[in-house]
Amino acid sequence: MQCNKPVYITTPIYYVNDVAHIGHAYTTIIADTIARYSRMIGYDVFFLTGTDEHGQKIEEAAKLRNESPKVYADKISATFKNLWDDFDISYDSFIRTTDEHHKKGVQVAFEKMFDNGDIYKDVYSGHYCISCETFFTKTQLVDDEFCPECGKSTTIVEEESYFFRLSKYQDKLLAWYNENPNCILPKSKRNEVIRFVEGGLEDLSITRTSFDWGVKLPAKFDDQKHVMYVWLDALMNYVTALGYGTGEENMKYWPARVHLIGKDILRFHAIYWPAFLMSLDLPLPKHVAAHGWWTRDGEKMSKSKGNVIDPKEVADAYGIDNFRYFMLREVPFGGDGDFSQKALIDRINSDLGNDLGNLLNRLIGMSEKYFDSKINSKNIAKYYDSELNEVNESISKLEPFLYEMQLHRYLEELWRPIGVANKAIDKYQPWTLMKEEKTEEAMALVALIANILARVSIMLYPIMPVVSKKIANALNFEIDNGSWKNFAIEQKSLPEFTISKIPPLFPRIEEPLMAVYEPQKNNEKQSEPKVNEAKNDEGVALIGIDDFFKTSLKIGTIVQAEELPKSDKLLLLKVDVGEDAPRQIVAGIKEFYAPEALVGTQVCVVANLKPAKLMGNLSEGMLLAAKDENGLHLLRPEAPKTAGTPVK
Ligand code: ME8
Repeated sequence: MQCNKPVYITTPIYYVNDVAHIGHAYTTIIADTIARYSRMIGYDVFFLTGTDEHGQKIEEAAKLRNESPKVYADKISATFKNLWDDFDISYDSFIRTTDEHHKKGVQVAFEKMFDNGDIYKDVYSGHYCISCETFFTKTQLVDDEFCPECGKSTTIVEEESYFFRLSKYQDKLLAWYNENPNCILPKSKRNEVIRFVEGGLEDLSITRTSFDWGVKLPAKFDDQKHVMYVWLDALMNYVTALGYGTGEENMKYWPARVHLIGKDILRFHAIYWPAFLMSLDLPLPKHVAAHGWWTRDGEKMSKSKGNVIDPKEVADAYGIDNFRYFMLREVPFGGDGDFSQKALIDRINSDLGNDLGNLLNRLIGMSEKYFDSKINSKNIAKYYDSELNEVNESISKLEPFLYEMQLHRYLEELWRPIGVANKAIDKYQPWTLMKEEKTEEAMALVALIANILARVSIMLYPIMPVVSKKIANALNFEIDNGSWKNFAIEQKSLPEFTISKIPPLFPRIEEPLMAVYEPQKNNEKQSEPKVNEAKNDEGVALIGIDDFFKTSLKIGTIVQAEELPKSDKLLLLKVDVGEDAPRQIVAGIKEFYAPEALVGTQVCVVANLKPAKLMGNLSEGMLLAAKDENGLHLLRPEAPKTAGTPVK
């Protein structure tokens, strides 16, 4: 199985305007998992991460600190690199966009695109969001001024610019999406991209003259007031890291097997990047995989709220492997996740402690008590064939989940053998077997558990490398390509060995190990005194437009509706609000609507309410309705709207 197939895996290169938080760690940990698995099975892996250091946002962040952009970028870039080193992230290269070879590669690419007739000079006028480093048209803005992505104020920019003929690639891009159903993962995201591209692509402004912290145009253009648009510069990192444009290319790794990103930057990776590559006559990546967003205790993380989670703090408190397991198990890839210490502690105590850790403790205890810690696998199949088959079936299902980024399903499936093992101990009771002097059967049972744990530890290694190695050490083998092939693929048994005693891997956690964050209540903000509250003539408190826009209202389509058996008032609904999966909403409208009359109709949903449980059912939103003496009526759009359309 030593096939040496080149496999190239990337993370985004992170902006150096701020230090890393758990969102950055999440992407990097997923990429590390794929890289470790691919290496274990014998692929020739190149795993790239790094930092994105040019552009107006970084220039301004440096200015705020009275530092030159380069000095500032050096510092923050090092914090990313140190963090990944602390986490033992197995990257092969850490690229910085200020690296000379990268800048050279970007210039070579610019020239090549120009020579291909894909770059022309014109004047750009538009609304620019510095925070997102993105232009928007007037119709895309919120209230004619604010960025539709981050809500910050945009500035009007009118400047001479070089343009990339993105419009020319519209049909080719659509053909790529259609011919490669897995090019964008999860698949629901691919549909979003297709809809966007079908809506029409405008040419892209790819240089700036309003600041100079960026890669200069190649000298032959004799136009030094221009610097490259930061996204052209940044995206090119994926090939400049392989030496593109330097004459010393290592392009055997190209195209990337997967670019791992967050959903915030999907457009750049699924539209601009493939178009650039087409212009450069380079093959397109196999997958662009976009994961969802992490919040903290239900809120978006931001410095001003003081609720940003430092991944190092989590790893120091709870252990890096436990943190890795939690992040990958807790949310389906593509979905959003909420970080809370409670959820993390639950996973550690339950999945890791009760299921996995306990199994190892039981094995160590039984083998010591009955067999002087010696384990012989020769009779497993004689007594426990069906358990063995069940385990082998689960193990052989795992790999596709990993390469389709279904890591939560990978872990779910991997926990089945652990369940089989724990159940087998309860069912066959080695202590009873020993009492009945069925020693051979008892030894086979102990060996069954040891062999299951061996297979589990191998397949868990990419996600929990430290813990898996400890388990393998206790079982007297090492995790590598050979043991993966022997035990996980060819399903061979462990040779006779003596098990080593190790301390419990997952001591129970009773209390949060980090300071508990208290979400700030809105009316406690010091800048908004409660006295002298503005009121209208009827004494109703007046709010600012900002307060109103804190409520996210969306059009939803009811796709399923049923009664809650024990409730007179509540209906259980599934409402499509344009996300990967419909939301479950419990609504108090049973007296006014029959469930079957609701399916297929549209409603207005409050989409950013904290989820709550009503009669034991999770409710992830609220419907707007009006009630008077004539009864209750739901608010609905006047004409059908796409599910998820914001209500403003
Ligand atoms: O966008 N939840 O850099 P960036 C989940 N430089 N993931 C998160 C997250 C959160 N709350 N916050 C950040 C850039 N991420 C560009 C990329 S690539 C050629 C250029 C992760 O520092 C997620 O992967 O803003 C997201 O895409 C990335 O960090 C954005 O990092």
